[in-house]
Amino acid sequence: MAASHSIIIFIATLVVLATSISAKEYIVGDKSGWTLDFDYQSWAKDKVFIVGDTLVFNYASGAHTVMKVNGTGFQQCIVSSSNGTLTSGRDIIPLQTPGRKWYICGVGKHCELRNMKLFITVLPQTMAPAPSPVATSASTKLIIPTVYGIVVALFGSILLLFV
Ligand SMILES: [Cu+2]
Repeated sequence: MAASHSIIIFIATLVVLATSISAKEYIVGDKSGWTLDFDYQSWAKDKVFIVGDTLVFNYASGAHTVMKVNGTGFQQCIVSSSNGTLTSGRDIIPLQTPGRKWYICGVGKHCELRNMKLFITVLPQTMAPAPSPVATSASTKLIIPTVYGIVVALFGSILLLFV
C-alpha cells in the first residue's frame, strides 16, 4: 500500500517536472534544415509539439521563405503576400496557441513540387490553466497532455532504474 502511494507521488512529481521543463526548440528538418525534397511529415510524425515550444527554420536566406498558411493554403500551396513571409534564414516561430499549424515555402514551386510544406498539431500545456475554458473541448484538452505526461513520467522512471 505504502509502496504504491510512493510510486504515484513519484510519477506525479515527474509529470510536473516534465511539464515545467518541456519547452523544446525544434529545428525543422534537423540537420537538413528547411530545404527541397525533404519529408517534413515524416519528420513531424514522431514529435509532440506543445504550447511554449519553438520551431526554427534554417536555410540560406534568399533561397527559401517561411509562410504560415491555413489548411487550404497548405493543400493548394497558396502563396500570398498577406501571410507575413519570414525570410531571415533562421526563422524562429514560437508555438503560442494549440491547434493545427501549416507552414510552406513561398519561393517558386517549392511547395507544390519539392515538398517544402510542414503541418503540425500543437497541444496545450498540461498544467497551464486554460485562458478561456470552452466546455466542449475541455475534456480533449486534458486527456492528450495527460497521456503525454504519463509517457514522459514512465520513461523517466525507467531511466532512473538504470542510474
Ligand atoms: Cu523553398
